[in-house]
Amino acid sequence: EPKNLAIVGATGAVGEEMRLCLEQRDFPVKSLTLLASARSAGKRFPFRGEEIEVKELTHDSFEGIDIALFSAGGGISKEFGPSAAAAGCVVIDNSSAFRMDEDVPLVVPEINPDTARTAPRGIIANPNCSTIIALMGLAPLHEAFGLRSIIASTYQAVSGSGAQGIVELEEQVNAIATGGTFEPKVYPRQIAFNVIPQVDAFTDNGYTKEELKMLNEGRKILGLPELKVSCTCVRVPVYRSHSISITAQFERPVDVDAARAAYAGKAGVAVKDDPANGQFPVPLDTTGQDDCLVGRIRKNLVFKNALDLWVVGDQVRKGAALNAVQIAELL
Ligand code: A2P
Ligand code: 11C
Repeated sequence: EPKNLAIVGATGAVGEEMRLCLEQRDFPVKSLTLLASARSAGKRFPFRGEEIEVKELTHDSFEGIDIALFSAGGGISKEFGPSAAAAGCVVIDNSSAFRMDEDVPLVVPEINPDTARTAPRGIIANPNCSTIIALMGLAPLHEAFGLRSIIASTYQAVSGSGAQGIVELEEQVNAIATGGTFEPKVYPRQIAFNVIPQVDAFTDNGYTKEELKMLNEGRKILGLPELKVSCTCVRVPVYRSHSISITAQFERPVDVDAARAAYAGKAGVAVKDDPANGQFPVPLDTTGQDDCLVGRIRKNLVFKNALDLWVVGDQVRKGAALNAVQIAELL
């Protein structure tokens, strides 16, 4: 039966996409409550031919709500997620606040849907965007050959940093084109016409938090506690869709044709891999799309039983909003 839904962070890049996904997928919505900071209260957004006014998020926002989709940053999730769950609604949280908690399921519906069934704290976590996209490319290969280790580099779009990331790239490109000046705000260096090998904060071992998410979240989602992952995360001047270059090593011997065949019939992922005819996925191919694309599948020349591949996906959609709405559909 139709549900009362709330989106926390409804004015953000992911929050807006959540609203679009609910509408496009015809999710059975009884009512939709849009929540954001006091700055946004009174703004209006269309939903199914009506206008919904944004309300300020407070601890009392969740009376009568069945499902709350959170995407307003980890701090907001930590502060308001538990009060939402206490009010009786299921929280689907897009932040990293609860992902690694043992009693919080971390769900990619195409990969581990069963784990969404029990959420003791009323909170289900949506994984990191690069991790979701990488695993959409790897899960069929894991099924075919048994995954052992991953070495990956990401090429992450600025919309991963939210609405301000998009504004920063646009402003810098315009300033450079017109001879103006600018100060980097969101990123540590100029992002226009540049690439930056830092996504999220550095940790003590020299890896960034984003790089460690691929390791920790990947192990949890695939149920492979021994999985080895080494990752370098890079911000690139692309508006939307993350790309990931992956070298994956498997338990069993691999074969490129068998690898391509492993994606047949798999939901949410497709192969675009015919380099001789110029066919490989680029971020513009997946922008605004639900499916992740895999290409450049090769037998790795260094490691035994290993493949190289290139996976691309819209991180605002499959990497965030769509995956969260798919979790809501599982419920
Ligand atoms: P607001 O637009 O009112 O600041 P993004 O990731 O694209 O930057 O979006 C962040 C989202 O989180 C926005 O919807 C933003 O709302 C929301 N947000 C930020 N701070 C708060 C807060 N203190 N209370 C509620 N929502 C917040
Ligand atoms: C980015 N992936 O592109 C990040 C944003 O843990 O989900 C999301 C961080 C997260 O900057």
